[in-house]
Amino acid sequence: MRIDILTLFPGMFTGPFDESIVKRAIDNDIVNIKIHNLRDWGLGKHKMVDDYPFGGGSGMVMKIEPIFEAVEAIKAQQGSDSSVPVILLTPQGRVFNQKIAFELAKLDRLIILCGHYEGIDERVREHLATDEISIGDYVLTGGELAAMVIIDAVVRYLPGVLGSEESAAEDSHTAGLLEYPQYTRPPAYRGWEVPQVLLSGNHAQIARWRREQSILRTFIRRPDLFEKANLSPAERKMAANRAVNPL
Ligand code: 6GU
Repeated sequence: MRIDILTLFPGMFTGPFDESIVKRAIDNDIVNIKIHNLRDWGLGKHKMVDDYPFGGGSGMVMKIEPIFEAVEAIKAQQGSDSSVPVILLTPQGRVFNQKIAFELAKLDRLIILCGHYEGIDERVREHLATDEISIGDYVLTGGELAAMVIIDAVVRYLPGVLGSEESAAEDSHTAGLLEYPQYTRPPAYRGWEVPQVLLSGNHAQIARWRREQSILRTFIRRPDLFEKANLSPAERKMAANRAVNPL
């Protein structure tokens, strides 16, 4: 997968892509992330990228020409047609989630525009962006951190990035449930013991316990997810009973 990021602050991206799993995915040529400085397409001697809003008001607005020209130049690299998805990152977009990460991971190219809160010329939304995404209901100074969040979540889904196939299939949210609690050695620390069932070696019993914990945890912490989850009537009843009567 190739991901192009268009930003006014390319320096913000050093760090998150130079460590851990995303770095390994880049080193293994599973993903190619290119960061472009929008200012390279800025207008005139001062490489202007923003301007005063028509109609007045505070703050600056990102200009249309540098963005269009940058995106056209980026699309032309690798000889791509105009069908490359262009995602504008803005607090006004649809709210990012695991399902969107999964969908984006199927693409072979993606262009991400990092918007800034003061605004971006509306014609970019209308005539260039194919999608608008937000990472949650709060305001960031710009789309850069959102781009890093989205790319991290997408890269995990690319084939060959995670160790075993189950790792992505079993994590919180993939199945619509939160993940069950995990433990490792020692079996007791300061008197706090690991649940006996996990030490039993009975794999059927362990699987049942984990499923129950997942359901229970989702019921208690995220009733919104519990509502939508694919659960049997017995599982729903178990959660309601156990939450009132914890064992
Ligand atoms: Cl994508 N951009 C900005 N500026 N703020 C945000 C956001 C994006 N998502 C949540 N808040």
